[in-house]
Amino acid sequence: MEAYEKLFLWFSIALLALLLVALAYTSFAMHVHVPGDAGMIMVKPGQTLAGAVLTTPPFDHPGLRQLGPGRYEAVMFGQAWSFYPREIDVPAGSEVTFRATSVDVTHGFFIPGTRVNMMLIPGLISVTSYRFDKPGTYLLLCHEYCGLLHHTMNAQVVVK
Ligand SMILES: [Cu+2]
Repeated sequence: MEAYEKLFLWFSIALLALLLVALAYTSFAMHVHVPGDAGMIMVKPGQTLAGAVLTTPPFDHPGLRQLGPGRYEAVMFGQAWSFYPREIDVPAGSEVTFRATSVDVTHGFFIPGTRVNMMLIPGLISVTSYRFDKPGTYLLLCHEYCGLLHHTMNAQVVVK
């Protein structure tokens, strides 16, 4: 075997090991995760998806609820072409867990400048968390094309 071949092999193995370490570090030490699929909405015969979502807890009571000191859960859904609720207000430093779904087509769920970036797939529940340290108004956008008025689909997170 040529010396260069050996060198290239070792370099490739070292690079793979380095990337594996980087992946482990970001997921275990920095807690960066892909938004999880946290369940499904069961649609009964004769029921529409929207009807099923609006009668399945916690989506039968969408909105913000406090889980503990500085911890909130925002239960939301996307519907062409709006999010419900349209505004979430939390104090600065709050950790917000977004639990969201769609009642019709696939929507996006994206807050620029944060790592909140999910797809809302009809019938699936998506979950992600983010700590809002800086006060301000954060725009929540749909970033999956969902029809004619897709570009108007937004909501906001107000951090005071
Ligand atoms: Cu859209």
